Amino acid sequence: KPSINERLSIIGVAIDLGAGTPGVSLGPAAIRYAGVTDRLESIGYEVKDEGDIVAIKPENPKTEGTNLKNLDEVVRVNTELCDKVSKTMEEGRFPLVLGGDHSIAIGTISGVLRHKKNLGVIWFDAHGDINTDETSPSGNIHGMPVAVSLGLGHEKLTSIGGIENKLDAKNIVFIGSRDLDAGERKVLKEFGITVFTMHEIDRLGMPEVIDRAIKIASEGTDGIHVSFDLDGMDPIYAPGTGTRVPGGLTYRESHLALEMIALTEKVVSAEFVEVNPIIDNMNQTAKSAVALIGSLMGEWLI
Ligand code: NNH
Ligand code: MN
Ligand code: MN
Ligand code: MN
Repeated sequence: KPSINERLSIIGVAIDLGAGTPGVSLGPAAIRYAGVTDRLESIGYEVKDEGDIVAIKPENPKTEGTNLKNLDEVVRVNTELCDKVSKTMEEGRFPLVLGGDHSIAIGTISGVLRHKKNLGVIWFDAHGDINTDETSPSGNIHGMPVAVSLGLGHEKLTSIGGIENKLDAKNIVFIGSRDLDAGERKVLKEFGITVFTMHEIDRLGMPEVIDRAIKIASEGTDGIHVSFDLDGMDPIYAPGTGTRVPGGLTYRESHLALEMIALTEKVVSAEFVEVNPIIDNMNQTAKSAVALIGSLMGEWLI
């Protein structure tokens, strides 16, 4: 195994309240059925499954004065997740977070930031997830975690885990982007964030893109967090996700990227999100997630 602590904790987050399509709350169960624990144990990890943090659908999804959907429950779940991730790292264990919709990156990242002040992030996604309540076309919080982790957006979100615990835009990098909203493009430009869209991946090839991404996420940082939205992959390999966008990362591009990141030995935490078994084909997307986790954790090394 290359990068990673041999002791690992799986933290499931059964939430779909941040997404427009219901069903990703069953993602952690689907990924467990696809054999994540066995897979990790077979390559030598000591795995502790912490079970799920469970979101409860509120009677009233609206909060006064905002278009954000399910704000209060998303805040509650992410606050719990932040503490759990932080505690896991305190125990010297690697947090592997399974989603759930991508709003959970707010909790994961704020928890990791308590231990790694200068955190680099590699964000695999078809989307930018850098909307705020002001720019969001949907009000869905899963389109906002990068903004929140930079300190942008609704105060109830940015204060999760402490307002001082935030990322530096120069250490965030996107891979696989192909559906960015107008407001997101503006913020990405304003903050000078590096975005490797599918165009750059086609032109440069994944090895070059990942070399550059690793530099951005590791220069001046004390670790790398990998946030992998399964919709970053092409829908052929990950059909079970709520916002499919054609023209995504191939199976091998995705794996090669995670293998190269593993070789840096700088990964401190990871999350795999947006697996929706309700709209999947024979749990294929969860199986893809488990295989990707294997690549990030070094199972390919002889
Ligand atoms: N950008 C859109 C929004 O903010 C879609 C976000 N959907 C995602 N993001 N699946 O990863 O509503
Ligand atoms: Mn996402
Ligand atoms: Mn996405
Ligand atoms: Mn869109």
